[in-house]
Amino acid sequence: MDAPAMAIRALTTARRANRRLKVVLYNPQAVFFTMPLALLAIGSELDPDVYEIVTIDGRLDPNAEDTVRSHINGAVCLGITVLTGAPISDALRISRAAKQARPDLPVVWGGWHPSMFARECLVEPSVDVTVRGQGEETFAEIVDRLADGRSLQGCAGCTVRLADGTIHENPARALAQVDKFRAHDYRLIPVERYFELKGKRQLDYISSQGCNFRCAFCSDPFVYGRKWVGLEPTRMAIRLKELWDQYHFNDVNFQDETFFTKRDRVQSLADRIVESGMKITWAATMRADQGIRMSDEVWARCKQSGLRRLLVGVESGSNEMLKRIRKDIRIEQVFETAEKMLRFDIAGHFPFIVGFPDESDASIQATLDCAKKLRSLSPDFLTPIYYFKPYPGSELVIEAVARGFRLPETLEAWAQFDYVAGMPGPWVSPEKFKLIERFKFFHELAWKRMSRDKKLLQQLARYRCDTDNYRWPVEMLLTRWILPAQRLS
Ligand code: B12
Ligand code: SF4
Repeated sequence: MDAPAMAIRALTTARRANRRLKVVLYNPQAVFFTMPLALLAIGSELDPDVYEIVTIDGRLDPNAEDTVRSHINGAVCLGITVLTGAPISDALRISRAAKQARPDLPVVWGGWHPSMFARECLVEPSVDVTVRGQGEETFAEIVDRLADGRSLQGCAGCTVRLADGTIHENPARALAQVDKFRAHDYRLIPVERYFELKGKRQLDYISSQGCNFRCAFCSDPFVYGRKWVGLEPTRMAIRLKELWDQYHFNDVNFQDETFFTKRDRVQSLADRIVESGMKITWAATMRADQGIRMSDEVWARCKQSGLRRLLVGVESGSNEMLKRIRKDIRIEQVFETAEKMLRFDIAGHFPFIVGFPDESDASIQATLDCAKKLRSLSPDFLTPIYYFKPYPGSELVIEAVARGFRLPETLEAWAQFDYVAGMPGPWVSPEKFKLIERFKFFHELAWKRMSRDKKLLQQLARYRCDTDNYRWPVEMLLTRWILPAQRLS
């Protein structure tokens, strides 16, 4: 895309007046208040002496459209981070409003959805550029080129609509070591607002990108090509300490795909957190096979440094299914890791997926049984069960499409493709869906921490789970009637 003359004139004026050039970044509405780390990553990489970054978050700003409009005059571009599902419709709303207000404004989409559908997103006239995968270097180059009025042809990592309307895909950009990037500048976002909305002083932090594994239901292998890059632990600890001094958080939520990819890195970080005297707890993701390979010494050090909760993806209770989805773990490893977590008093989230294409009833039952067993080990172990939705870019989707499954074809349809709404895909029969929903309800009721006056209800739920009897779910209907289930996005 060639930056139109008007935009260049506005930028030249800003430069002549020795003003920094504005770059506007937007995070669409979504569930939960995780800090917009993608915007922090790409915004922090721009030279602060040259660019002024304005970040706007649809979750914080009820008038986001107006706010975006008020900032785009003279801006180099508008960058939006886009996840598959509901966030797409908000990204479309903002892109269209911005384009309407300033038709020459370059609109750049990046993040997980454009990484998989770089060309398809450009069918939308209000989107000019899409970025695939890691965004720091690509976005910095895009912004520099736009600011100089240069073409984006040849800018690795992005796909662009050229002035003649044709779509041009530049070559991919190699995954860079994250250590070469500038530290994330949290002053770009209103950190205190996120603490407030989360109801806790919890900092979100990303210490690595990508993943070496090959799970057939996950888009990571497609987007990052089974590569992983992570921050060096000393630098990370120093940065966390600076942030701790600045923001006084008491918990860190590491948002990495696989935080425990390198044991030495984690051990070294834990050592440095302990030495630094920071009084924090932290949570992260771990694979079951990583948990069993980690020595007790490292487990103990992690606990000492504040490790409070691990998210360990189990996905299925059937070893046969785990093999099919290439999770490359075995159920026995999950229980071994869970046993270590119990020993070191670490809480756990163990998510499962049911309803893989052609999944047998026996396989679903194995998952429910496994969730039951894990949940009963500790009130601090949660075992959420999700329905398989064909994640774009994953191997299972390629297989399903080859067998006739049709993925959404427009951005509007992708926006409806809501992973979180809790509805099963076509591979779960209505009877099975009913059973699973009842199981989920009673299973949660049976083990969650409850006040004494509800103990009888809990005993009844445990009896139902022990005997797998979910008929006449009066308790469930009454509860849902009193407290309707919340739609998540
Ligand atoms: C935080 C998070 C969320 C938050 C998002 C909060 C927000 N900011 O709006 C919440 C809780 C809402 C969420 C929800 C879900 N999530 Co989520 N989430 C994550 C998580 C753990 C971290 C995201 C993050 O901040 N990463 C750190 C940043 C630095 O990395 P990044 O986002 O990839 O950004 C880089 C590039 O993508 C690119 N980039 C990104 N945006 C932009 C924008 C521009 C302009 C440019 C140039 C570049 C660029 O540059 C960045 C730096 O390199 C990721 C896993 C991960 N580690 O990324 C999963 C992940 C994104 N989520 C995923 C899923 C499946 C879900 C859920 C379905 C989970 C569920 N079962 O409920 C829902 C559905 C989302 C929806 N439809 O509403 C998938 C992918 C989904 C997809 N295809 O979009 C991921 C990859 C996890 C996984 N492996 O399965 N999630
Ligand atoms: S599910 Fe987790 S371990 Fe598997 S490929 Fe995705 S990020 Fe990696």
